Amino acid sequence: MTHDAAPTEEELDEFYADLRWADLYPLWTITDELLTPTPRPKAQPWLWSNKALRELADRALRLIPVERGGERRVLSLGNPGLGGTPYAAGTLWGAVQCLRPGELAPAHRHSPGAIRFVLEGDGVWTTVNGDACDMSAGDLVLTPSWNWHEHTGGAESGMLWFDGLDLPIVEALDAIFFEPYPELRQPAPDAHNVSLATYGDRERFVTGAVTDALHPDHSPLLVYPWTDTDARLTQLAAAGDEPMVSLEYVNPLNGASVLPTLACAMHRIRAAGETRAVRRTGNTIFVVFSGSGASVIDGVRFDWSAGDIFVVPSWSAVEHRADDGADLFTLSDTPVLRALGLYREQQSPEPQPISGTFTPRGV
Ligand code: GTQ
Ligand code: FE2
Repeated sequence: MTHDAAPTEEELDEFYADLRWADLYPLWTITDELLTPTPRPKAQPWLWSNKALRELADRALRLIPVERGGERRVLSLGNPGLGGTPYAAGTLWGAVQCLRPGELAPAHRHSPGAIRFVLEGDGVWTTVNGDACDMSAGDLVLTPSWNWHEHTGGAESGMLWFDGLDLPIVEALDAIFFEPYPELRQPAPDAHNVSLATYGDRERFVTGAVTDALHPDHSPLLVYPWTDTDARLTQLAAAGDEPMVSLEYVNPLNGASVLPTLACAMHRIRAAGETRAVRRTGNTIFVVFSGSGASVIDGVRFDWSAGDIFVVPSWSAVEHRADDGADLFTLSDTPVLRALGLYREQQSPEPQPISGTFTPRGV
């Protein structure tokens, strides 16, 4: 093929206008923003402080009832990099939800899968396809894709928990379905914690080389009580002297991630422990369960303490330091990346130079 003589500016202008008109885009003008050398997530490293979350959750408790129509008293974490979208990161929904004693968040189901990590309180149970899963602080509860679920408030204390969903992933795949249950609640179950009674004596953690293996079936175990998680972390920490020990909550039948799309893990950082900087593909939400410390994310220091929630976007370098020891819960989309051959990680032997400190929004 030969090229014609150099085109005139007029010819080119007309050509580009006609392309737009015909709904065609010339790759040569947009390739640099599409095929970046490394991931460039729109979501920014960000932190929501416990103080702001608590204060606004308290106001929601006073001002907003939970019933059909409103359904769930949920405050979603909206990453400012996402331009008004209510997502914590491009692939992850993160939120805090609160319920007063005796309240009910009515039954429904949806194709996005969800996990709950309890921050405070007890007495609430989430009924998942007929199994009433009791919740207290530090417990992980699963409400997998298309399982009916409702939250029932306990008799005494209110409760605050973290919700994580794969909603943005399911939305990107154009596969959102939602259905309200015909009644406010599912039939009252005869017993609570059936999945725990059935699978509770099986191995339900993976430690060491975490694989975030994906299986299309979700875990049949729907609740991972804190007492077991804590005992396992204590055992791991006693067995070595690494700055941080980690476990992944897994499907007790096959060691796969709790949901096909989502991996959950708990990390215990020793007093004065400092981890190496690492970047990974995939987004991660960190929920500070206890303790205090700081994480450096792409050179910015994020100070944190119990109840804070922060986001480490894909391929951002991150390292953690604890003051007197800390427990961090994480939610990530790693199983999807691994299943698709997109998972990468890069360790850095050097601590990151710190260029600034993040100031969380207050109220
Ligand atoms: O508790 O069922 O944060 O359906 C978002 C969607 C929680 C829930 C969220 C939900 C729920
Ligand atoms: Fe739901």
